[in-house]
Amino acid sequence: MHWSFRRGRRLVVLASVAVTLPLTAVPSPASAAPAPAAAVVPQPVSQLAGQGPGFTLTAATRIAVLSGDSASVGVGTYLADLLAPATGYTLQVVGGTSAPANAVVLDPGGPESLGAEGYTLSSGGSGVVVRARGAQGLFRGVQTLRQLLPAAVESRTRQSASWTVAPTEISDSPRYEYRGVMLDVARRFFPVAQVKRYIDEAAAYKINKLHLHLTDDQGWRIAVDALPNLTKVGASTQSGFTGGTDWYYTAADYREIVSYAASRFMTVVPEIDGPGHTRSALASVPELNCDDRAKAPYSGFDVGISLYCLSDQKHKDATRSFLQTVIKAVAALTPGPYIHLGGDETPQATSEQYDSYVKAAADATAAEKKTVMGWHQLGQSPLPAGSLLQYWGEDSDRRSIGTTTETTSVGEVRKGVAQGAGFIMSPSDHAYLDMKYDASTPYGLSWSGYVPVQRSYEWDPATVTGKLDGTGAIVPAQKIAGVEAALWADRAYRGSSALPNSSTYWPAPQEYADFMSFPRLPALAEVGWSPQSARDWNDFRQRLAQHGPRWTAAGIGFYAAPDIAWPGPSGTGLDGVHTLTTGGKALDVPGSSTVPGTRLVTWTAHGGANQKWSFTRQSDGTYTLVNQASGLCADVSGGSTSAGAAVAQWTCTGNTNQRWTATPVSGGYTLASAKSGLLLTTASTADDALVTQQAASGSALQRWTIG
Ligand code: TNX
Repeated sequence: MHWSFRRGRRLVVLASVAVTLPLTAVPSPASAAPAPAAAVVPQPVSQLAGQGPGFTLTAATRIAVLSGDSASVGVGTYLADLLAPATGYTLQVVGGTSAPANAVVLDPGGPESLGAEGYTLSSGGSGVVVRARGAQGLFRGVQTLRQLLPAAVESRTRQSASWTVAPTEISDSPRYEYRGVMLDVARRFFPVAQVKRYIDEAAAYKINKLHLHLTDDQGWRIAVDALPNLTKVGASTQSGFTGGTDWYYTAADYREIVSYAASRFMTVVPEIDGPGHTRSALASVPELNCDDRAKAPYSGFDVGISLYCLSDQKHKDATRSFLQTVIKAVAALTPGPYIHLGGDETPQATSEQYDSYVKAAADATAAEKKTVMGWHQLGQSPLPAGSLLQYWGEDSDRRSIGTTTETTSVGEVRKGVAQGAGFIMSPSDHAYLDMKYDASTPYGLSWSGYVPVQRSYEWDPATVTGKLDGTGAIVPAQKIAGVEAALWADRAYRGSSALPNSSTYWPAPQEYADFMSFPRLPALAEVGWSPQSARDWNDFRQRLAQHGPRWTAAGIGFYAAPDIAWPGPSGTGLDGVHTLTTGGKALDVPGSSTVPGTRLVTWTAHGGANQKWSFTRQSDGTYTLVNQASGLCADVSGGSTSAGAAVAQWTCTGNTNQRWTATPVSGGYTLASAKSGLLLTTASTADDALVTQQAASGSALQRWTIG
């Protein structure tokens, strides 16, 4: 069967896929609202908008898994668990060979042509069928299915909605097998629970590799039994922190991450970085240093500061045996095929020293029957067959291609290609999640420029190692294994354009991760999954906008990037009248006073006009907040820039001490004075608590729900 349809300006032709619904037709409930248009990210290979009201889930809907294989039944249970909190339904997961009525059918017996991750999804009035070749493809299809349901399905609390699956016919499979994301748990330690949460967030966009940057100058995060100092000493620091005792993963923690990732069909790629980025090892193991003395642990912000001692045979041997011990231990805990050996930023190493590291680390990796992965610098040294290099160059490198002044990175890529290496594309000016979106981004760096959402989206892995006009790619298309987004964390604090000081706010790792990854991780997920010909920025930004309410429902503190037209109060569209609450208390003008200068308080929410604020977006993206009882503006008294200054109502002037920047954080928004940068803060959760401006502290008293 062949379908074709129009999506935007493009005509997408579906290759032969036969989807039949082995279902008895059941009438859909008369109350079913018309299904919303489905905005799926990543864009499926083909999607046909269906007719009719769609299929509405009820408490009686069953999840029917057409096979007894436990992995597929596991996907059915996963789906039931996913739907339970918001719908309040405990959907029954049933086996069997034929599909019952009123069911979501998961059929792992699809044709081989679907590959390991491909799936078809057919939804209509009589039910939903996801068909794949095994459990992994079903899991990817289930991620699409959840995006066909209303955004409220992502809520962790019970919601009232008509749980209607938009009617559609989808046929889908990935462009690249490797679609990863990297977490820099070395510079900023992510506790296990936060890693798991991030796994779920990434899996929703069909990411299938989790690269853990486990070691760096600022910390060693994986326990190795034979080398207890690595975690006793080497894990005691982070970028900006000292004195830790448990900032590492025990073997049990790491196994828990690996098995949780596996339950989301995600492979963990551990990185042991070297021969640079090794200060935490040098601080823990004396014989890795040329003078055989352990260095002090490091909690700073620099890169390129360290190197294993590789200048004489004795120390080369010590490094080799250290790497054997570490890589053996990590490999034993890692079911996935890769060990990432780092290799970046080693200005102090001679090429002979660098080669000796790569040989020692690669031999140890091969001895454990694992595949070598590394940053593209590794290409300079001889590598085992089948190695994978991760390209992190940028447009400035591409500009040099074919000239007499090709950059070092281009040379290293050429050497990797000559050895037959495969490549993962992580160009820093598109795929680095630690680059600021724009000048307003509180966290991260900008050495590779700003990376707004459009930049994270508009590039092609096939041409990113070619000239800027898209020709002359150095890496042949068949050697590109995929794409990876990288969330470095050396500058994971507010105000990162300068070094931190004692009042700098350090967000929880997941708050940093949410803000920097959303919406760019979904953009990069689409780069890795969808055919280049099916990708279009204008189409993407419209689909992406529909995901803002999903992230809000899921409690993801995303960046409401100004280039996306977010619907409703989830993004820049805050214009309108709102109640601002924190801890159940609302921002309030006491006694409905109309006197300028009256200080604002928080008070039990009662819906009165003195607790209603009209938000009006200004040209700089900030908002003025006008009280509905008095008509006066929320104002930092005297235009103060000091922490602790009062916030009162005042005649509206348009000055910056009456303009507020709303930033989504998990569980609400912060509101920063455009003049001082300080946050609207209430003193307590008691009635009549005074409101002031204060430095960001992460406190719930600064987190406002905009209702
Ligand atoms: C460069 S990119 C690094 C990291 C830093 C990052 C910050 C790469 C392989 N190395 O050590 O964290 O820049 O953006």
